[in-house]
Amino acid sequence: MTTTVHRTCPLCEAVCGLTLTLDDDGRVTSVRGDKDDPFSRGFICPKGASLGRLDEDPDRLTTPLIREGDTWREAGWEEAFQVVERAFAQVTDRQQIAVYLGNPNAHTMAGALYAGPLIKAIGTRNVYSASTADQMPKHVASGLMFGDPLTIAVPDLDRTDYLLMLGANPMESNGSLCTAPDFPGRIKALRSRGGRLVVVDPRRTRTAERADEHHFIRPGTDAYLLFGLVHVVFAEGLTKVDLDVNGLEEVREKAKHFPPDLVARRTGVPAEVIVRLARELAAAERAAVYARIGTCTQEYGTLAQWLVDVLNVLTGNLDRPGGAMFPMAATEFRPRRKPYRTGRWASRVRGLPEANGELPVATLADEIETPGEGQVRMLITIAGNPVLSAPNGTRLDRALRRLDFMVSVDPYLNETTRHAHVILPPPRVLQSGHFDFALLGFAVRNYARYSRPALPLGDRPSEADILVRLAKIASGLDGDLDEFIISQTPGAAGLELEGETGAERRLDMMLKLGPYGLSLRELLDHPHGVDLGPLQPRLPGILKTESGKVELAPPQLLADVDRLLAGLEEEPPDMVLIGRRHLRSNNSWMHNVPTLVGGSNTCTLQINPADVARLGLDGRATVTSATGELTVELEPTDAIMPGVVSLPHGWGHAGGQRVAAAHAGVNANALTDESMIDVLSGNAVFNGVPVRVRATS
Ligand SMILES: Nc1nc2c(c(=O)[nH]1)N[C@H]1C(S)=C(S)[C@@H](COP(=O)(O)OP(=O)(O)OC[C@H]3O[C@@H](n4cnc5c(=O)[nH]c(N)nc54)[C@H](O)[C@@H]3O)O[C@H]1N2
Ligand SMILES: Nc1nc2c(c(=O)[nH]1)N[C@H]1C(S)=C(S)[C@@H](COP(=O)(O)OP(=O)(O)OC[C@H]3O[C@@H](n4cnc5c(=O)[nH]c(N)nc54)[C@H](O)[C@@H]3O)O[C@H]1N2
Ligand code: SF4
Ligand SMILES: [Mo]
Repeated sequence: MTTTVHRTCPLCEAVCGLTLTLDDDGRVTSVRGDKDDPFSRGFICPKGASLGRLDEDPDRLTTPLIREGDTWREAGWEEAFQVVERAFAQVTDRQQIAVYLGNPNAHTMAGALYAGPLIKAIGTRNVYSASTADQMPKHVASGLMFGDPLTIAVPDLDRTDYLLMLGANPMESNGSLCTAPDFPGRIKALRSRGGRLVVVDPRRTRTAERADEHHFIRPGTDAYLLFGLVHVVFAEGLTKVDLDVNGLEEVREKAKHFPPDLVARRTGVPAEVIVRLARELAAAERAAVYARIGTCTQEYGTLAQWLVDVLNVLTGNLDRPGGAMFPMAATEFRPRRKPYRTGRWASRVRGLPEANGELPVATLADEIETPGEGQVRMLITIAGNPVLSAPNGTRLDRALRRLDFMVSVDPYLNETTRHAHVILPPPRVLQSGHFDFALLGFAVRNYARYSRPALPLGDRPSEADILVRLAKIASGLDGDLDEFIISQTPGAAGLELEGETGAERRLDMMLKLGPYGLSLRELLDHPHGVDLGPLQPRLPGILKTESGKVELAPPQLLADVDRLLAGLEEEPPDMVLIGRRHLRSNNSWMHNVPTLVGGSNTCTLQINPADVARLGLDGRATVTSATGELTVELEPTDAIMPGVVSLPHGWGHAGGQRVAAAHAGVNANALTDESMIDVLSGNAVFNGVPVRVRATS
């Protein structure tokens, strides 16, 4: 007997629908794309196809682990929580407790619904996440321009005629801050309807190969290129602003400093290309500029994100079908708050400003290592592996050893969790419910889908149960957290809520209060998902700025332009490091699945053959940065521009996962520098890190 279940793939931002068959023992016997899902229409990638293998990985922990010295032992849940409770009791100052939230929190219901309450229960400002190694610049730019850091414009991929894409490689990543299952198919459709795709990337990626046009850009210089485009749009009188905006003149003034010839020298993109792209963008019937991680994790990340939407506004493409639009998720809840600002508090050691209630992960090691009042002595990691994902992971690796106590909510013993005193493993994916609270807010089509757990939990807690228990330990309070939250939610009184768990009841509440008035029942009745239609114009209604207008020239951003200007005539370093992603990998945690790591080594240093010859390299090379040194296998390819080398992150495995250990690779973040950040957002800089490459002696 087999059972068929339909679920959303939880592995990346594309939220593909999957159809799985399970045998009587609950083992996955097949995974296919769900052809009845109205959004993903049967699309699946190799990671989704491996979901069964990943979920049944024998190295996944099924019971808590407690570490005593260097030895681990399995423990019961009650004992493990008691150890955590005793550790909490020792801490007198809550600022001494830090929390790090990793990427899968954007995918799990537990992360969306319980991480916030846990942080509140702890009462600490030492909150860190993968966001400051990723998209924080986008939040800050959107917060300042639109008044809400979650009001993020996405390209209207299915209707645009012209897509200018910078620093993204959706052929491998399947997209980010642009939820679009089958991104490759959508790109193909764009081109077959006569649309144009232009890719800007220091590498000729698989996405670039499918584009009409690709341009190399010197890493870290996208803000210059974008200002160059803005310059041309103004200079040639091409602006088509049909929104009510503030700050147009200020932007025009600043843009005067970035003429194409100067910008060309700094970016490596020829001046005539800059002029032509600006004209094409302005002339296209429906165009969008989309920029992703390559343009966030760099020195001028927030300025680059800002200029993307400045261009969308100037060319008349913001909030317009086929342009860059604001999705409307079924659980959208955007209460009016105080105007968005950053820097409401600062980090203790480096004085770095808070953004979105978080401090930069680039300063977590400082906070652990530096003595004084408020020094971090205890760390809770949830779904994160910062030893492999944070800048200067080697230093963080050392710092974690010095903590008094660390607890990790994670299915694996890995490079980060090996420093924990207690590991609390969440259940299998198939034992968990799934709803994309975060990602559906960035979808290129409005859509909703809920998947109930496909397998019973047995006697282990759900991830929600684990986080709720931690919150109770931290607050000392008992009682039903979900019911409390429901009772505090405006408009919820009197709603008849349905659901088998507190999480389901809260989902039901959010759907009922949401813009479509959906319900849990309706989603359960539509196991393949519900199509809520194409994106609709939403301005000015969703703006939360004090003026009620789009702020094109927020003072913080204008001030940071001076930093950009100061670097305009800077000479680039001889060699810089950037990252990259591979289709069969996902950050640090999917290298334990044999079907995903088979084949040739992908943890290689891509380098242009001209640099190989110039530096006299062969086979392997030694790469040195301000923070570390690695010896790595070379992959000479003319797909990367001269003067740039690329190494993927998430490798450098150190035990715990047996398959991954046999394909260890090296940790790219041994080379990245925690002192380099995007000033406005505190985001880590992974692209454009100066390095020296020499023959391995
Ligand atoms: N050099 C360089 N560094 C980078 C990047 C880069 O491009 N270059 N990219 C950055 C980006 S974009 C990101 S998002 C970060 C990612 O940074 P992190 O989030 O710190 O790292 P991940 O590798 O995603 O680790 C996820 C962890 O969650 C665990 N996990 C998996 N599923 C679950 C679950 O359901 N529940 C729980 N509790 N745990 C789970 C895994 O075992 C793993 O330990 O890395 C950043 N680091
Ligand atoms: N298969 C797979 N899918 C993933 C992930 C994964 O690890 N593997 N990770 C997920 C996560 S957490 C995220 S955040 C997303 C990220 O999704 P994407 O943003 O699409 O990430 P990448 O594929 O790393 O593409 C970034 C591109 O930026 C380029 N780049 C580097 N520096 C610069 C620069 O200075 N300027 C410009 N213009 N380009 C630059 C790189 O060469 C690379 O091609 O992917 C998600 N999906
Ligand atoms: S593209 Fe992403 S969501 Fe779709 S199957 Fe692959 S990993 Fe899963
Ligand atoms: Mo990410």
